[in-house]
Amino acid sequence: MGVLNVTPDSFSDGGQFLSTVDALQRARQMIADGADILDIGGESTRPGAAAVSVQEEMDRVLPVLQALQPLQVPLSVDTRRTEVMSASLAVGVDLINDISALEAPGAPALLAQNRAAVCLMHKQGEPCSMQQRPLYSDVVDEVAGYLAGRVEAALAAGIGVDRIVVDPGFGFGKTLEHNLALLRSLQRFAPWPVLAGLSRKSMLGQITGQPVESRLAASVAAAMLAVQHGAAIVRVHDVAATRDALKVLAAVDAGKF
Ligand code: HH2
Repeated sequence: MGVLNVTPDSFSDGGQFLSTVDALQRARQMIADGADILDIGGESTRPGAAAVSVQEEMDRVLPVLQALQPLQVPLSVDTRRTEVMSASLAVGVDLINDISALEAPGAPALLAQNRAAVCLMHKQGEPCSMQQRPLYSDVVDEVAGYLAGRVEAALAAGIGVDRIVVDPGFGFGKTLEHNLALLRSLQRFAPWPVLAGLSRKSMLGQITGQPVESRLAASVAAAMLAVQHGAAIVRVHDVAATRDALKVLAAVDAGKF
């Protein structure tokens, strides 16, 4: 899954693809590099990010989704707002990537009426303050319990089991130790397809000492580890390098991919 943030303030690609022309060019490049899905986001959810209005998010995301329609690649929209989900589904997206796991009022019912898949992500707290003091007694148990509950809610609303993806939410209200425990235990979530988003995140900076623009090697390593631990989808900024690494993994582990 290639990340395409159409925001001024995303932590690694903010401000780079704000115009539809730039976003389209970036999308074409990621497809050429081997992306299977493009994830379009109009709200930064980096730690400390301020929320944007629904209208602002729609104004950022919808023209890009429309422009990407002819590209014939599955499209995902990264949003937690029911209104943005609804407008994106009307344009035609294949996946709703929701960092709030369909907790917004009306979101489960909306998805039940559509054929799009949904990614249910765990987070503790809200982006503006989630990294201030993340606290768990057992992070893996708690994240697994939360995701199981959100899957139940999605199923109860009428969303088909074959349309559900889960995500432990690396960096969303988690310390480095929490993130590493989740990465080691990804198999715990594997009754459902697991999405892992580690690309360029600050946990990789904590481990390597590298600033965000120099986390390519760490991101590729993390994506490989996530796949080895059971991830079905890796959400990445650097598609070409990740694709090459996964080809090596697939060759070694022939037949698995
Ligand atoms: N991470 C980010 C955004 N959306 N969605 C899922 N399912 N999983 C993730 O780990 C995830 C996500 C944050 O990364 P990014 O989009 O690069 O930055 P920003 O939130 O600043 O736009």
